[in-house]
Amino acid sequence: MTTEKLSDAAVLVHGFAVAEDAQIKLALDKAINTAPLRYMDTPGGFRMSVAMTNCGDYGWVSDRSGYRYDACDPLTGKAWPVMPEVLRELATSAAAMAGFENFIPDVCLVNCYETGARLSLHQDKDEKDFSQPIVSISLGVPATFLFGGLKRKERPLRIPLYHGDVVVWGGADRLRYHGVAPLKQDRHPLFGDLRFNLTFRKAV
Ligand code: MD6
Ligand code: FE
Repeated sequence: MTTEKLSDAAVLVHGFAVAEDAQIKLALDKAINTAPLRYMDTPGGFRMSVAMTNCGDYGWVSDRSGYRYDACDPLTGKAWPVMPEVLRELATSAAAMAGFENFIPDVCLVNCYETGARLSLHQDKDEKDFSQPIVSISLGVPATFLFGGLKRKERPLRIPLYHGDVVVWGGADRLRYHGVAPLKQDRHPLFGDLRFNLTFRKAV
């Protein structure tokens, strides 16, 4: 397991979650059964190409009225599924490796990419406390992560993320623009032609 420093307060730990991948897959399947993956609409009226759902006390939601964290799944009207312990523990230990002790996420946003799906450059700024880091776990088909600067116009670094890779970022990097390039057709033994990305936040 090698650790790569992406910048001052962003760390990539290669393969950090590989050993737990089967357990993670089971936990994800169960969560998705309760809160199905769905394509959300942006406030600007576009449908996202990445399918999303959440688990935890809150979930990130986008629709025509904006972005928000909500304790209820608008699709089912019910609370989001509980965050599986295996996921919460991975997020807490990954954060600690990067120097963020006692990170207790209340949201796990689940992103599911099919071939061609992409995520345009954005900042994660819907959370209350930017001193809290974000932990990101990549699973399945590899993707190119676009890691930009604090201004949208800065040209992003292109960072390949493979199955089991974990990125932790916070501090001075917390509000960097970032995105994901269109997913290339590929196949993974556990996840088929899909890429999953889980981002853990302390949102509220
Ligand atoms: C993705 N990730 O990798 C999308 N955001 O599919 C994110 O948008 C993200 O990886 C904040 C922090 C880490 C991330
Ligand atoms: Fe993000």
